[in-house]
Amino acid sequence: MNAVELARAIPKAELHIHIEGSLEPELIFALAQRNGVQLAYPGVEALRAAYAFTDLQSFLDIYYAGASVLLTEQDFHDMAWAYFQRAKADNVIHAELFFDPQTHTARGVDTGVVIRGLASARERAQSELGISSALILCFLRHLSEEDAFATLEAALPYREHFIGVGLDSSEVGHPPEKFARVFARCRELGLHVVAHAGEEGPPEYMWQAIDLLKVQRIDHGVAALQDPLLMAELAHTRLPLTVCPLSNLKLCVVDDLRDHPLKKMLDAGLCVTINSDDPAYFGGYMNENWAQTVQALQMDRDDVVAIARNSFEASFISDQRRAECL
Ligand code: ES4
Ligand code: ZN
Repeated sequence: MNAVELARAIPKAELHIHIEGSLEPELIFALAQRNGVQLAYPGVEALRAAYAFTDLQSFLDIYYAGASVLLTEQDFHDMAWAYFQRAKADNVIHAELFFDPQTHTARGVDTGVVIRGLASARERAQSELGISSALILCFLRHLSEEDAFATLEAALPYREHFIGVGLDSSEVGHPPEKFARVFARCRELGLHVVAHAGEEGPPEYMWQAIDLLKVQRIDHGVAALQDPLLMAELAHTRLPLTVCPLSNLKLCVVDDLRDHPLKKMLDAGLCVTINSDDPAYFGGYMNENWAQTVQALQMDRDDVVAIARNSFEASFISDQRRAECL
């Protein structure tokens, strides 16, 4: 078995997937029809043709439009169930799913509808597919910290359904420090904390995520390579980075997968993982990310094993489940 074949076959954990980013155009149109929602695109092909992104914001505009078809518990269940079936095909055995309550509450969809729909799909994935999973609630960083506090408050009745919080959406201009107080509150509540940083933003935002938000993982973090001190810190602490190569390519963070910094980060001793981010929008689920990255960076089987082990090391699973997975 060569490295690419091993990358596809090896059991792995996915730690950076926005569940709303797994919504395929076909399902968007099916849900639009079911719910009587009008879309700005005439059909699946026209929508897919619009997936030519120049940066993060150009993607987010379409991503939020796509999510507008989600209204009922069944919609959230159907979306997540479709993801879990894809994950199964890629030998994902554990998944930690981001969801964006504010994208839905802004349209009048109750937080409980979102969480119950996702929770029932998780249970089904465990029983029918043997995939363990967890939910991580993300705050939209282009909105205020006050909004984030209100979002947390609305989700607390469903506390047992999510294990942590994250920070996503437009990065530049919305540094982690903006959310220092709400993250402190989340830590007090015993929630795990992660944040997107160093995707389009500078290494400084990664330092803020570490020092001010006290994150347990950084999502993306590809800017680390610009800062030797930060690289040394990440190598020393093994603070994991959930890297998303096809996302970085599609959002023009890198011009060519062969220029992606993942291999350099791995060789520097960082705990890097490979993830799909928004697979319906970026051209591939887990195995497409793994296979294309291994190919482009000419990684070997030892690299593949190291990255798969990192995915479990970086996960929030119990020590017992981790021992089963490793
Ligand atoms: C996202 Cl790629 C990316 N970056 C930041 N926020 C996001 N939300 C969904 N995908
Ligand atoms: Zn992301």
